[in-house]
Amino acid sequence: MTSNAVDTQTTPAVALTIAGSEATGGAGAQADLKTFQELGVFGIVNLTCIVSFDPKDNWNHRFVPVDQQVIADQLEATTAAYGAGSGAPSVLDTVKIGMLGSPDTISTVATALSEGAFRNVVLDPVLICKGQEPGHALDTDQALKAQILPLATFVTPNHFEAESLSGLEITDVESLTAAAVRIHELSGAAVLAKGGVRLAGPDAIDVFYDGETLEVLSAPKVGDVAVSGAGCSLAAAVTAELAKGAAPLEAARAAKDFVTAGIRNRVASGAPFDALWQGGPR
Ligand code: PXL
Repeated sequence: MTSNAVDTQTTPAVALTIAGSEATGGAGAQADLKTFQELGVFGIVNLTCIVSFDPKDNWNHRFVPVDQQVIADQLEATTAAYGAGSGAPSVLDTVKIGMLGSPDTISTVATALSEGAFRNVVLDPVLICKGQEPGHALDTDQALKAQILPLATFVTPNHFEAESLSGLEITDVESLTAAAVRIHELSGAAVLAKGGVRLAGPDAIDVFYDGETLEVLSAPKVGDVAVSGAGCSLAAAVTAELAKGAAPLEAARAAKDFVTAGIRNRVASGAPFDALWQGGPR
């Protein structure tokens, strides 16, 4: 111990992300952890898979799942340290679910979620991974809808995921709203359905619906190309705000501002897409 050591404790809000690693640092667990830190939340990662883009194959995803026992071990360690009954001063009651990637991982995580006492379960329903077998992806999509969606308290589908979850075609704010309402009916969760750059017009539109309040969140588009990590960071910012005690609509508004600033300050690389910078609001 050095002489200036102090024995005070800090009790920040705590949040867990159950997510995959994306090796270039733009998306996945890396984006989640950086977002948590920027928003003043002690972040924990339980890793489900490792994604490495393949620059020799059009930057498609190379996907390696983490062994099921290792996923269960991470969940056990995290719960023992910070879960309800752990004695931790800051109890972990908020979790974000990112890429799970296989039906086996979905079952492992669904079991842990139904045993854990999470107040907030934020689901970023990552449905498709470029380079995966279509049949494999379909199994994964169905397992996610059947096992994880009913446990979610907040869902953040992008355009494609909102169409897939709702079964509706989304072409404008009205159909995005209808999809948000439908996904709420299916899940009981608060929904933030993202139009992003996919809807025509000058603004990036997201629709929030929680069964009572419907709000269209809008910000001027920053370019017309999707930025890597925007979806992960939006859901992670919602998670961080909920962990700090915000209400769902407040969390959605703060997350939208966070992501808009991160896209304005995006990071270029040798990859054919830019990455969101979580330090954008600074
Ligand atoms: O943006 C979705 C996403 C989530 N998680 C991981 C990813 C990606 C997209 O690349 O690789 C691990």
